Amino acid sequence: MAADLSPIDKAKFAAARCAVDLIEDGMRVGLGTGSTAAWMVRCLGERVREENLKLIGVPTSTRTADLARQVGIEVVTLDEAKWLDITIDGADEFDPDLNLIKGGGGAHLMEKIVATASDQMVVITDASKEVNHLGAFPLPVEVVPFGWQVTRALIEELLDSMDVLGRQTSLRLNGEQPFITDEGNYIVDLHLNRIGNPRQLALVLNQIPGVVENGLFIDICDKVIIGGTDGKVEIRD
Ligand code: ABF
Repeated sequence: MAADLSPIDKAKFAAARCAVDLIEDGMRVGLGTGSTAAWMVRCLGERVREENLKLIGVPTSTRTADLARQVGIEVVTLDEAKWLDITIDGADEFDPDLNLIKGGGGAHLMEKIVATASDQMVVITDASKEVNHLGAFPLPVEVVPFGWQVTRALIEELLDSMDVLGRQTSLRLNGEQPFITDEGNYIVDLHLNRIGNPRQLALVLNQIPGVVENGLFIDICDKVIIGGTDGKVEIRD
């Protein structure tokens, strides 16, 4: 599977392969979204087929659900699974405390619900996502379409009192139309450059009516597996 991959895909594949080794027969597994998570789903599908593993997967997006079914993983809803043994997902940034920014793929709401309902969350990534301070990657905030411009204005007002470097916001687009999440919402991206207190920001953002969920994952991730372009992995936990 790893033959003829670009260096970045080699790194993603290495992290994904290593994470899939943590999965045991009978487990209930949260399946992340994004290109790194897609490698994990393919690798897990291979194990399911070759080792006849009996496990169930809870996908964090319709994209992941489609891929999981294609590769032979039994897909159920989170409510059917009730609780998960492990979730494996990608990230946009991780810091030394293993706090994350997620949602560049627009799926952070379902990703956060699934990761929180798991005994263990493992992030798979390449080295480019490692930062000392979160915030260079725009922070996604999912908002309900009703009154979204008011919600955005309230977010901007809130940012004035926050320890952040940048305060620009933008509505995520799909062509000329708003990007619509799997749950039918919009995403406002916050261009903050550096977030001084991610824990506080994560809490106060969610207090604004109209905000559904932000992409800061605080104290949720247990382990980060960093794949190298040489195929080696490094683990942080
Ligand atoms: C998901 O996919 C997201 O939370 C994150 O935005 C993105 C990472 O994508 P990739 O693995 O393609 O860099 O995990």
